[in-house]
Amino acid sequence: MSFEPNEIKQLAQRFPSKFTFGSATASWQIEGSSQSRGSSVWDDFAAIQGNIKDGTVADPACDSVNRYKEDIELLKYLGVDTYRFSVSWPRVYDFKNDRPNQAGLDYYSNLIDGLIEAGIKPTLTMYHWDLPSELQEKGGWQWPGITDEFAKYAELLASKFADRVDTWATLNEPWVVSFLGHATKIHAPGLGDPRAGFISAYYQLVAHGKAMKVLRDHNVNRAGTVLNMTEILSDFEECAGAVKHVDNLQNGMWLDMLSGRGISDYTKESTKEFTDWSFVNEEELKLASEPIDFLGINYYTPNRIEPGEEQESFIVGQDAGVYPGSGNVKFVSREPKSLMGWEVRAESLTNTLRATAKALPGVPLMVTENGGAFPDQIDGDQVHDPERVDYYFQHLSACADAIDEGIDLQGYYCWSLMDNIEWAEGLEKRFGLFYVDHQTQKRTAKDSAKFIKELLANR
Ligand code: GCO
Repeated sequence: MSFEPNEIKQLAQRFPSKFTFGSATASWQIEGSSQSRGSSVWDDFAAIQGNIKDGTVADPACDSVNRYKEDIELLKYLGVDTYRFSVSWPRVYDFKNDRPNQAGLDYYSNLIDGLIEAGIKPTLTMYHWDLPSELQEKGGWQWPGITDEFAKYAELLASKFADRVDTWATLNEPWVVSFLGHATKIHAPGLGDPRAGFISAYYQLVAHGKAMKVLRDHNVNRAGTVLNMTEILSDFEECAGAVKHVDNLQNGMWLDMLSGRGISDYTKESTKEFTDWSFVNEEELKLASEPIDFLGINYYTPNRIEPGEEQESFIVGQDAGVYPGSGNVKFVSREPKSLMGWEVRAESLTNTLRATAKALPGVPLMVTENGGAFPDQIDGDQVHDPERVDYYFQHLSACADAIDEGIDLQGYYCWSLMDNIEWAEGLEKRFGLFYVDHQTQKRTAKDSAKFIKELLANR
């Protein structure tokens, strides 16, 4: 679908002048150059045949360690205000020799300087899933010592970059780490142990709190964290209990910890077949509710539940196993869908923003990821992606609706700047505004990139 210039202009003008637009990526998905850093759980996971669909490994990805200047040019083309990237922990700290890796720190320092020079504000995510392998060997997110390691990591980054990074995010989507990486084997480290899912949820949020304190000590401009949240839908009354449970595992449990409500009685009761939560230390848990300047929400699709035993639909990241204790339900999605099998439903974004604002009053929100994998039609030097353009139009309109309602939404980042490694789905699922030829590394603006460029030019 394409839009008339006046429709794009009208949409652009629904956003207040201070609203920030950006695009996002993550280290393991784009960087390549794995030899110049330590190993992460994603390298270990990718090395096992079958874990990543097409056998993709960390190299070359988008070769962004060598091509970051070209990537900054892509951001300039779009006219974005900010770029959200993540730091690879094993690139900046050498756990084998127990010392910082200067070359890795230099890479991020140059990236940050290049962004600032281009007038683009750096948004730094500390942790987007590439945990150093040495820390996983100690127990990873189930090891109590991980929270102090994370605070040390925050100290290292803040001591180098506090004065230059505009916005800091401690974690990206701890839900995914816990439930796709620990409770099931869909993502690294691939444990398949529901109890580990809950333990890792707790230690990630305690680590987040300790990192927040460190970032505050360095007087960073703005700091918060990023959760993936969504709306849980069902047309079936008999699914009400499952809707409540899935909603709690997806949204409520995390917002409870962040807001100081701790682990609710409902959470304890509804997860008791997996854990008694005896690993929780109440004092330590308070750290999870360190004040944040913003909450980032990554939103792609709603979850839709029906009664049933067997899941029939292909939906990446959604099935009963991913939500331990959800009972005899199946996850379904309705048309229109993305190539991930994810239902496209923009009003669920507005609803998610509203529900989050209610659960976390007083905290400004940002949509830190939104976008989709859709077919790209290559036509000479053009790439047509009408479904992605339509997705962005609808979801940006949903954000504007939220602002109209009075929800304090301050920014929006497209996922993703360019096609990259879509985790266990490999290279085949493309989320980029820019098409990447994985043989030549050539980047080409898709129609969606042109749409975002035009939108931003019309503000
Ligand atoms: C995410 C991930 C991204 C994914 C995107 C599409 O934070 O979920 O941050 O890395 O690529 O969500 O699945």
